[in-house]
Amino acid sequence: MALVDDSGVVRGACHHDCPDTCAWEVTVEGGRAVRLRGVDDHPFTAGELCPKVNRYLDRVYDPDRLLTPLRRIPGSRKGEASFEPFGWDEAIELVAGRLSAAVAEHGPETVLPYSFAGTQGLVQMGMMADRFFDALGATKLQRHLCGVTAWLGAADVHGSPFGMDPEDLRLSRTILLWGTNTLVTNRHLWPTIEAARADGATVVVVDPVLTSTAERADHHIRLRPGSDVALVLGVIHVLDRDGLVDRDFLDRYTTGGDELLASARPVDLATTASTTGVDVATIEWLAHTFATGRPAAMRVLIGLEHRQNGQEAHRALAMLPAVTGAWRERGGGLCRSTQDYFDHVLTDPVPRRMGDQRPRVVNMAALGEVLAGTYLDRPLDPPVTAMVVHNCNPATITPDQNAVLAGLARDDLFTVVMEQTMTDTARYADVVLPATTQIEHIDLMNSWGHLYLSLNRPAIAPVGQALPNTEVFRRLAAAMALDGPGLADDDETLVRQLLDSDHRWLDGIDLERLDVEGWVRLNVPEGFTPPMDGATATPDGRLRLGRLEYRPGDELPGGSGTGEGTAHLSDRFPLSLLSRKQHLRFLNSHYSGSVAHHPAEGEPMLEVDPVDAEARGIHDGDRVRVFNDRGSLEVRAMVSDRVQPGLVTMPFGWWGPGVNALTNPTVGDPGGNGGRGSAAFHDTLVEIEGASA
Ligand SMILES: Nc1nc2c(c(=O)[nH]1)N[C@H]1C(S)=C(S)[C@@H](COP(=O)(O)OP(=O)(O)OC[C@H]3O[C@@H](n4cnc5c(=O)[nH]c(N)nc54)[C@H](O)[C@@H]3O)O[C@H]1N2
Ligand SMILES: Nc1nc2c(c(=O)[nH]1)N[C@H]1C(S)=C(S)[C@@H](COP(=O)(O)OP(=O)(O)OC[C@H]3O[C@@H](n4cnc5c(=O)[nH]c(N)nc54)[C@H](O)[C@@H]3O)O[C@H]1N2
Ligand code: SF4
Ligand SMILES: [Mo]
Repeated sequence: MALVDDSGVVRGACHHDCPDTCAWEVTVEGGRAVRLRGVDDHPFTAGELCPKVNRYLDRVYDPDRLLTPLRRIPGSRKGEASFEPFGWDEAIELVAGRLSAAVAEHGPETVLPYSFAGTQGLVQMGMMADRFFDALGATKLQRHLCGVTAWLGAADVHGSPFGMDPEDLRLSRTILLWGTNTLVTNRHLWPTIEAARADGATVVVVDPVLTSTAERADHHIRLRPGSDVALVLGVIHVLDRDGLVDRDFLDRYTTGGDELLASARPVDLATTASTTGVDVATIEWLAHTFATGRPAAMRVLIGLEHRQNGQEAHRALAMLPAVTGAWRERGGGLCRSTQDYFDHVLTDPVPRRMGDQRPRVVNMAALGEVLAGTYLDRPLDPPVTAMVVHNCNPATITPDQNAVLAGLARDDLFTVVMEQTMTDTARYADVVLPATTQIEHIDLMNSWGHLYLSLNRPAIAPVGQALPNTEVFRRLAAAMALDGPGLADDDETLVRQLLDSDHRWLDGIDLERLDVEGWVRLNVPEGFTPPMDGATATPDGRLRLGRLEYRPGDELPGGSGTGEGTAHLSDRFPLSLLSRKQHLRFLNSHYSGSVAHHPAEGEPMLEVDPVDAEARGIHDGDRVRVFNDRGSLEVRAMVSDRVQPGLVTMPFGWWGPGVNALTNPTVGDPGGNGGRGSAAFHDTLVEIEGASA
C-alpha cells in the first residue's frame, strides 16, 4: 500500500519520546483526520497504539490548541498567560529583531536554545534548529536529560553500545528487567517477553518499587534505591566464587576482567545484603540464574541513570554479561536503547559546530542556575538574555522547578516558546508560536526500542496557522540574514539528506521505498551480536572491563551531602524521593493538561510506606507537605506497600507545582567532563509531615 493512497489513508509513525515508535495510519475525509490507528503488519505495533495515543486526534483538534502566534500583553506578568494574537509576519519580525538586538548588545552566546524530545522526529527535533543556532553562534545546549548517562556508562565498556536487537529477547531464557518499567514505558516489548516466557523464560524485575511490571514478573528484587553497583559487585563475587565466570570469553573479547574480578573478590555478601536490602540467598540465586539460565539477557532503559552514580551503574550492568559470556548465544547480552544503530547511519551532511570552548556549552539540567546568571559556580558572561524553546516544557520537566520558574519570570529575559498547547512554559513566554502536530508535518522516525525506520507523511494541512519547527527556523534565518549552510533546505530535502548514506545498514532504503512500505528494518544482520561480530568500538576492539566500586550519591541516605549547614542532609531529610513515569496516559509532560488523560485519583499522589507513615502519624488520603531546601509541595498521601521504608515516590509529568520543585539538578560527572550527563532527579532527599502541622 502506498503511504498516501486513494482511500485517504496516510501512513505515519508516533513522534513521542517512547522506545516503541509505533507505526500508524490516519484516515482523512474532506481534509479532516477522522481516524488514527496502529498499523497491523508492523512487527512491534501489531495494530495497537497505547492509551495515550489512541485518542491523539483529540489533541490535534483540541479546543485549547494554539492556533495563531501570540504576544504578551504589555504590562502583564510573566506566567499569567495574558496574550494577544498577532500575525506570522509580525511575529517573525519581532523575534528576529529581538534576537538580533540581544546579539548586538551581548554577543551571540546570550541566546540560549532550549529544546528536547517533544518530537523525536529527526527533522522536526533539531536538524534545522541546530543549523540555525550554529549559524547564529548561540550558546550550545547539552541536551542530556535522557539517555546520555546510560550511554556514557555502556560506552565505557562497548565504545559504541549498540546492544542486542530487542526482538531477540524472544529467544532468551532469563530476562532481567533492570530498572525499567516495561509495561508502562515500553509496552510493545511486553508481547516478546511473554512469548519468551511461554517458552520457559524466567523474568526478573530489579527495581526499588513494586511496579506493575514487577507484579507481572516471576521474581521481583526490591533493592534499595541507588544501590545497584553494590548488587552487581555481589553477583560478580558469587559468579567468581562458584566457578561461573566465562574465562574464555574474558580472555578473547575483553580487557580488564582480572581487575573487575579482583574488585568483587573482597566483597562480604552480608554487607552487600545490608547495603542493597537484598538477602544473600537472593543474590546467589540471581548470579546462578543469569549464568546458567541461558540465553540470558539484561534489559535496561534509563531508570538507573537519573542518579549521581548513574553512569557507574550503567557501566556495571554493561559489564555483567561479559563476565558470564552471555553474548555467546543469540538472545543473550545487554539489551538497551537501539539509538546507536540509527546514529551510526543517519547523519546531517551539514556538520555541527562542536566548539568545546566557543560557543560555550551548558547542560540543560542547570537551567535554573543558568538563568540566574551562573554555570558550574562561575558567573556567565555574557548572561542569557534571550531563550528560544521548542519541543520542550522546562517549567515542568527540568529539575529544581522553583529555580527554573524564577528564571522564566525575569523581565529582562526575552523568551520565545514554540508549542502546540499552552503549557506552563508557554505561559511565561514573550512570544508563543503555534506548532504543528505529527500528522501535519513530514518526518523521518528512528527508534530507540527497535530497528525499524519509519516515514511520517503529513495527513492533513496544519491546523490553524501552526507551522513546523523547521519552517519557523527557516523564516527566522532569512529575516536575520544569517549566513550558514542548508538554512533554506525544505523538509523533504532534509529527509533525503539523512537517508543519503553509503552504510550497508541503509542499502536500498530511500524515500521512495519508505513511501511505499511505510517502515523498513535497518539492514542489520539477523542475530547481530555486537561483541562477537567485531562491533566493539573501543580502541583495541575489546570490551573494556575494570575496577568497580560502589559509591552512593551524595543525596541518598548514607551519602555525604550536607546541604545548608554541616548536618548530614539525610538527618534533616531522611526519605529518598523517586519520580518515575507512572501513568499510562501521560507521556512525560504531554497530556497532563487534559483531564481525560488523568488517572482515577485525579491528582499526583505521594506513595509512602506504612512504616514511614505511621512514624509521622500520616494516614492514607491525608494531605501532607513534602519538602527539602529546594521547595515544598502539598499533596495527598497514599500509604502503600509498593514502596519501601525510607522511599517515597511521586509521579512525574503533572503540570503546575510538581515533583521537580524538589528534585536534584546535580549532573553526574565521574569523568570530569564539565557537567556531561543527566540530572540526578532520583537522588533527592525529602521529609514529609501532615499538612496541618
Ligand atoms: N522528575 C522527573 N523529571 C524528569 C523525568 C523523570 O523521570 N522524573 N524524566 C526526564 C526525561 S527521561 C525526559 S525525556 C524529559 C522529557 O522532557 P520533554 O521532552 O520536555 O517532555 P515532553 O512532555 O515529552 O515534550 C515537551 C513538549 O514538546 C511539545 N511538542 C511535541 N511535538 C512538538 C513539535 O512538533 N513542535 C513543537 N514546537 N513542540 C512539540 C509538547 O507539546 C510538549 O509540551 O523529562 C525529564 N524530567
Ligand atoms: N507511559 C509512559 N511511557 C513512557 C514515558 C512516559 O512518560 N509515560 N516516558 C518515556 C521516556 S522519555 C523514557 S526515558 C522512558 C523511560 O523508561 P524507563 O527507564 O523504563 O522508566 P523510568 O520510569 O524512568 O524508570 C524505570 C524504573 O527504574 C526504577 N528505578 C529508579 N531508581 C532505581 C535504582 O536505583 N535502581 C533500580 N534498579 N531501579 C531504579 C524506577 O522505580 C522505575 O520503575 O519511558 C518512555 N515511555
Ligand atoms: S507513545 Fe509509545 S506506545 Fe504510544 S503510540 Fe507512541 S510510540 Fe507507541
Ligand atoms: Mo526520557
